[in-house]
Amino acid sequence: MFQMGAGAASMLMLRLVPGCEHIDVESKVVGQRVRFITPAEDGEWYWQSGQGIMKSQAPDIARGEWSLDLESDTGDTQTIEFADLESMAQDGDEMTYIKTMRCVFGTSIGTLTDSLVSTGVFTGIPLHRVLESLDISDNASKLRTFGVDGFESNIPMDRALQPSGLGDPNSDAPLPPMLAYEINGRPISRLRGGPVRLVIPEMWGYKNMKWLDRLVATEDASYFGTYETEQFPQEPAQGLIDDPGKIALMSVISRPTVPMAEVEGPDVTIAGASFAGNTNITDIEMSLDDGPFESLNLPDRDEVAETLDPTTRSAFEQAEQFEAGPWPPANVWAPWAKAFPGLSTGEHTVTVRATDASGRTQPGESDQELITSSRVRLQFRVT
Ligand SMILES: Nc1nc2c(c(=O)[nH]1)N[C@H]1C(S)=C(S)[C@@H](COP(=O)(O)O)O[C@H]1N2
Ligand SMILES: [Mo]
Repeated sequence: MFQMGAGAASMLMLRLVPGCEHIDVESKVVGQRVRFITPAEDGEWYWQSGQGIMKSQAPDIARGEWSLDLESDTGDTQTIEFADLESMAQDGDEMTYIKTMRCVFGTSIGTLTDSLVSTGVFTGIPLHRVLESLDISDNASKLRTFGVDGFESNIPMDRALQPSGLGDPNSDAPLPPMLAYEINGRPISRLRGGPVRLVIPEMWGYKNMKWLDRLVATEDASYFGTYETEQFPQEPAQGLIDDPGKIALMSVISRPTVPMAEVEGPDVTIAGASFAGNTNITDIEMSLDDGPFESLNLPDRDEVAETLDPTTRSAFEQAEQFEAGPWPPANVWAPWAKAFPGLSTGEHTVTVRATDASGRTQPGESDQELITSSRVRLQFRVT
């Protein structure tokens, strides 16, 4: 179904197959319907450590012990403590938005238990507010980011400094990167990178530094960090993972879980989620046994709200995307499910394809579409 590109692209695909690398990965979006907001505690949210640590080794830092060192190319340095974020929140700088976190691993072709993707409501302080008092030169091109566990990454300086339209109802500024301290209305837990992590709406998981420890503004524009220099050391892989515009459209079938799964009939529900990266899903279609494609219902905002526990719900309703813009929003997945009543016993095939607001429809054939999920077609057996 997918066109293999040049040798380099095939190699990229191989490197994306979990198990080829010594990383501890664990997906939870299997065998069930995908909830719009993933409970952030251990259990349903995926676990993947870019640094290759086990859950038990995750840093455990209290809010009162946490601090963040800021360094710039001008030699200016500062230290931020949790209380500083709290006072910025009191000054009205706090913001909340929904983001789908997705690892570049676990999105490979051929394996079906690899959906390293989850969605949370994050609350924190826009990054540009935190950097405002640091003297950064105009030549600084990257903000290098460091975690307590040794993981390293970076984001472009202009994105780090991009102001939010917070408080301005007429602003169409993109949601800014943030220093997040809450997820789903609760303090960010240890496994999710608490007490403070970076969240960048449109970027792959590896740019969203957990257990944030240090930020360094630098003029050095070269690739930097654990993923860009160790996991994906060569072009075009670096360029692909570094560019948020290259996040491929994906659909993942979570139920049934594996090819040729035996499913109890005659009424069968097929479930999954689609994700379009830095744009929004506009249509999801499904075909049974190579029949005509039929559009599925996109998730309804108010219906989603009703399924959430009160704490998560109030965070969800405060999200910047709740009232404004398309639904589901850009950078947020669209879970779906479709019931097929009265299926005959024996083999069936389901095919799903998503379309996004940029006009892409699955399956894609370009090299960038190699960073996607092939779980768009699945055979199962009704018993
Ligand atoms: N400090 C630190 N931050 C990190 C990582 C890490 O290993 N250490 N892994 C990154 C990767 S590769 C991913 S996919 C996301 C996972 O975040 P999540 O556990 O909230 O989904 O965190 C990113 N931030
Ligand atoms: Mo990742």
